[in-house]
Amino acid sequence: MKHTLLTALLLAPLAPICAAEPPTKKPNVVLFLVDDMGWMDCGAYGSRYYQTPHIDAFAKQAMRFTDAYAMPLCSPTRASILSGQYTSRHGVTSAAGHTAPVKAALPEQAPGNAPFLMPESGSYLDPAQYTLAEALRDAGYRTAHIGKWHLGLTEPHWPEAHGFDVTFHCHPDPGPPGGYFSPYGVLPPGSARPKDKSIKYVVGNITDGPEGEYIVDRQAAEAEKFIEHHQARNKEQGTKNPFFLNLWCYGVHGPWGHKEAYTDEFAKTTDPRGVQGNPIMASMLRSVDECFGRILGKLDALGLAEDTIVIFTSDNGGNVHSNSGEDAKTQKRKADDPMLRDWRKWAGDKPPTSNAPLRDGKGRLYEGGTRVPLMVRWPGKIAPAATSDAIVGCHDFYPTILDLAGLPTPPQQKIDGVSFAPVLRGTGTLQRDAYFIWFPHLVPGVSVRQGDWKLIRRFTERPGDYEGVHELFNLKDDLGETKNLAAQMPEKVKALDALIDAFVKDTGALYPKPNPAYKAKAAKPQPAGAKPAADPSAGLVPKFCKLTVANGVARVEADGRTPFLGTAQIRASGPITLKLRARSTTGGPGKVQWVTQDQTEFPATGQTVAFTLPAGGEWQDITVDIPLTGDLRLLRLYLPADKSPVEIASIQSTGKTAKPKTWNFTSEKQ
Ligand SMILES: [Ca+2]
Repeated sequence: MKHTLLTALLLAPLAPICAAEPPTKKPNVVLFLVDDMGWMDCGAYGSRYYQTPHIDAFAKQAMRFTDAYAMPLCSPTRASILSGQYTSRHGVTSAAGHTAPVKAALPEQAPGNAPFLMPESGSYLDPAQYTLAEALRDAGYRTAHIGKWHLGLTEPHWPEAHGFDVTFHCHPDPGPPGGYFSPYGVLPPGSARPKDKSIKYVVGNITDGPEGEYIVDRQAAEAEKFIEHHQARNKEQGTKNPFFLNLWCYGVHGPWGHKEAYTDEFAKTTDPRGVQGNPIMASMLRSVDECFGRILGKLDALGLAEDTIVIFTSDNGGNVHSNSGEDAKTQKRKADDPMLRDWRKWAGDKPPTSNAPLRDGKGRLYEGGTRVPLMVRWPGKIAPAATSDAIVGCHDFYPTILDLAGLPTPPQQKIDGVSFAPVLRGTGTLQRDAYFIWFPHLVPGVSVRQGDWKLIRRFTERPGDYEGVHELFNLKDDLGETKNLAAQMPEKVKALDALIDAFVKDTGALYPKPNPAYKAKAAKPQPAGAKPAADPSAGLVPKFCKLTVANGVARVEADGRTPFLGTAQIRASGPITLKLRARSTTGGPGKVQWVTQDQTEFPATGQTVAFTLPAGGEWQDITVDIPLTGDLRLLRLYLPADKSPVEIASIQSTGKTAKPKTWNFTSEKQ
């Protein structure tokens, strides 16, 4: 010891940099996070439609995880990566990172029609968190964040405030800076909001590239530049400092800008599996693959591959909702919306991707929403072409990266994640009993995975979306979550439910509470032996909503998407008049859309008559004249139930060449 110290002191005046060098060289870290890439969205995971040669080649050099998880949406995953915490602890539970700063909270009151007080998501990563980037920077790393952030709209919550030395980002940023192609039109930080409202107000340090530059290519260029500059800096200063490159790719999120030359190629191919086939998504994934390939190429060119841990993953499951014929947001778009027109041209009414064999997708607790690709490479340290079924997730990266780098877990940060470094090194197994996903939004609930078992617990019944409040699946036998075993295995449900209770308590989850102001409309008790009355809502099919009839009203409660009531029971071959008696506290726009016998599907645009339901909660009589030509097949009544339920007293359809049809919910005594 003495000798070493003496030597160091003697050498110090000659080579001061050496004395400051860390005792062992730390590995560089590249975290490449794709936005909305599903579990089956690359060749390495089984896609036969998408072409991802760089990702697939990387899989042969990396350990590939089959059972890795993210949260169902963007911001929660990102906050968990940087904090090492479950979402119920850090509070960013929904994709709110582009909205005005608010803390997570359980509201004290809610309107009388809401059965629960539901938690509201925080919209930024708390500056008090000691992030992964800060931990690495404080250990001598040079840190860079390139791309989508989605963890705070305003400057105090930007990446610079969370430990990143070099940055490339803009806000608000649920997707790329306005669009995928330059000019991006990002204003410098501090710019005032333009008076001309047609100019978008996106601020940050993303600068325009050459006209038509694709933002994912630009991210690759910025990453290459960072790595080159870092190397040059080390050379200049005689240091060997490591770097942390946090590249959060803009692809493959909306608004789905794509290179048409690629799209055109994929439009001519089909999926031998017969499940994927959206050429826009294929084009975007190729661009993501190229971006990833460029970064790997730069590591090779600079001789850094051996010294660099590269992590490839996604922030949530594949999107299987947007732009499909039934998508709520799509229904709100104007028919001449350029994005939608482009989508219909290339992809028809297909959603972005298919996660089959997994169930559902982004925004849902099913595997399709949460299971993501994850591969980790470190030549010589992690076995190549290896596969692991360890149950790992986004909040594990923090302790795992520190563990691999030989750094201590920071005492000032509460970390829920578990290091899976032993799995990567092949020296041990993961020390984890159960894995949880807390998601009180959209179709809300909480899930636990323990071994092959998965339990989803809902907060309330929603028959249109799921069965009961517990869904129990054995993922080994039933990866597609098709058989709910909750009713036949109550003991298993009880055991997993207890784990959820402990998780809720431990992480301080803001658990929904019954709304004291809720005015339940209980159905009148029937005398014993009475014949049940015929269902007055027969022939009305609720979609994206719950339809209940009680006390002389039909009540429509939306599930977060745009709800409608569909019917095939109106017989008409010419113009009809629809009379609707309805009420709602918040009101809003509604519409009627139809399809005739000679049409195979609802038209993407047109054949729509809009109406407005006034706010205020009073009964309103609304008349909608429908210029039907031909024989009616199906009719949809869209209702403004997204903010509060809509109650309906009656719906009546009449017309010269129509058979009158009435749904009257008030015929019973009130
Ligand atoms: Ca996402």
